[in-house]
This record gives sequence, structure tokens and C-alpha cells, in this order.
Amino acid sequence: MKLEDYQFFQQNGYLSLGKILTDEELAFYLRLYDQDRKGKKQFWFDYGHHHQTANYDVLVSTPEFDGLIRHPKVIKPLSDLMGGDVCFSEIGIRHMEAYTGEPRHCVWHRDGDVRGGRHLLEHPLRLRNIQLMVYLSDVSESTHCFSISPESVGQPILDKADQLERGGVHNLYGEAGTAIVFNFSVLHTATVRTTNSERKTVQVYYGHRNQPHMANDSLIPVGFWKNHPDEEVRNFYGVLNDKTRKYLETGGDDEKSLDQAAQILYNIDYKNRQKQSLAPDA
Ligand SMILES: O=C(O)CCC(=O)C(=O)O
Ligand SMILES: [Fe+2]
Repeated sequence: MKLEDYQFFQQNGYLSLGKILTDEELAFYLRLYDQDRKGKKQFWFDYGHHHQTANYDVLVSTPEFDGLIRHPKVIKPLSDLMGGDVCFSEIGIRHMEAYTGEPRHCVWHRDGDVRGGRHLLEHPLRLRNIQLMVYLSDVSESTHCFSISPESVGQPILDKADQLERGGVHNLYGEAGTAIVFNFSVLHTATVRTTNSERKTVQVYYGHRNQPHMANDSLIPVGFWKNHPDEEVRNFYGVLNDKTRKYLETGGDDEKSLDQAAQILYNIDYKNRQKQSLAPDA
């Protein structure tokens, strides 16, 4: 990674990678996204406060997204920022509908892991986990967007109001195929605007292989962490979360059909969601 890009991340807690997808790749992932959202509704649920619906079990429903998770234009900068070996933590494909209400920043927050861990202070960029946000639709002043309040690694970590006053707000735009990476604990939010445009994103979290799992939202299927022919890929997916362990206890470690997997996931997870799956019986 160019020194200036590293320094930008150091100063701001995020970096735009620019348009990383070719037009062919964009068309490929957009088609998969649309097919998943239309045809695999049992995996989608209302994500509430961000005016979003989402599917977190993309590795089950559309495993081809592995190609985007480990895209060379992503893995290289991620490894440079994280240092050491990077692992998969979570994936969500998310949708924001057109909106007729008042524009607003949905909810300013810092992400943390399941144990409440946020900035990893001993890391040179204070990075415990990092999110990759890929825009699959054009994002501009007239659409929904992702917003972040820049924070330098040299600055004290402030509460929300003080951080917003000190750092201000960067609304991040880019044409479809653009990717952004950010420290998950730097203050951020989705921003909704009065718009006829829908926003389509792929949002992937990564962690350090030598740290415990970040979250329990995404199942990691055996085809990735156990049966994949490439050892590096097995290791990349090898930091298993509690959801994956529970799934294995319930259903064993043989490969499942999509319907079998969906049924187990419904029993161990979706039926307990506060917001119902959009189509629980689909
Ligand atoms: O979707 C967005 O723009 C932000 C969502 C968010 O806060 C997150 O993924 O942690
Ligand atoms: Fe967040």
C-alpha cells in the first residue's frame, strides 16, 4: 500500500480503495446479490434502525461471495493495515430501500466485538476488526450513504457528541464497485436521504487470526474452514464463532443442502430474532 494511503488511514480511521471491481465483476456480484435477495428470502431480515434489510449467512446462501471477500484488491490493503494474518469475521449483504422521510444520520455508533472489545490499543492503527464496505449501487449526495467521523490514531477516544464536534462528518460517495475500509470502532452510521434510489452493499468484517472471534452473525460453512483444498483459505475461515459451533453440534460437520442449512439456522438463530425474517416460511 502507498505510504500516503496508510497515513490517510492513520489520520482518519478509514480509507477509500476506489473502484476495485471491473464492470464484469460488478455485474457478476450484482446478479448474485439480486438473485439472493429475491430467491433466498428465508435468510433476509429487517435490520431495523439502519433502514436496512440484510442477509448475514451469505456464505451459505451464495458462497460465490467468497470471491469478493478474498478479492486480491481487498486482501492486500487489508493485510497491510491489519498486519499479520487476517481472518474472516462476518459478512452481510444489505439493502436500503428508497425513502420518503426526512434525511438523517441513522445512529452514530462504534462497533465492538461480542465481548465489548473496541479499539485494540496496542495495535499501531488501534485496529481490532476492520470493515470492508463495497457499494454495488452508485452512492452520491442524492442517495443513502455511509458516514464516518474521522479519528486519528493519535487522538483520545471521545464520546459521540465530542467526537462529532472534533472530527466532523465525512459522507462517503463512489460509483458502484467502490470499496471503503474502516476501523469498526471509529464513530460511523448509515445515512438515509429522501431518495428514489436503493442502496446495495456487501459489508465484510475481518479480524486477526490470533484474536477470538468477533461476532456470531455469520455461519462459516465446512466447505470453507474444513474441506477447502487450500490450507490458506481454511485458515482464513478458521476462527470459528459460537454460531458455527452450535450449528455443528446440531447438524454435524457434513455438507448440507441449502434447505437443510436454512432449517438448522432457523432453529438455532432466525426464530429468535426480534425482527422477524421477512419470509420465515419461505
Ligand atoms: O450501512 C452503513 O452505512 C453502516 C452500517 C454500520 O454501521 C455497520 O455495518 O456497522
Ligand atoms: Fe456499525
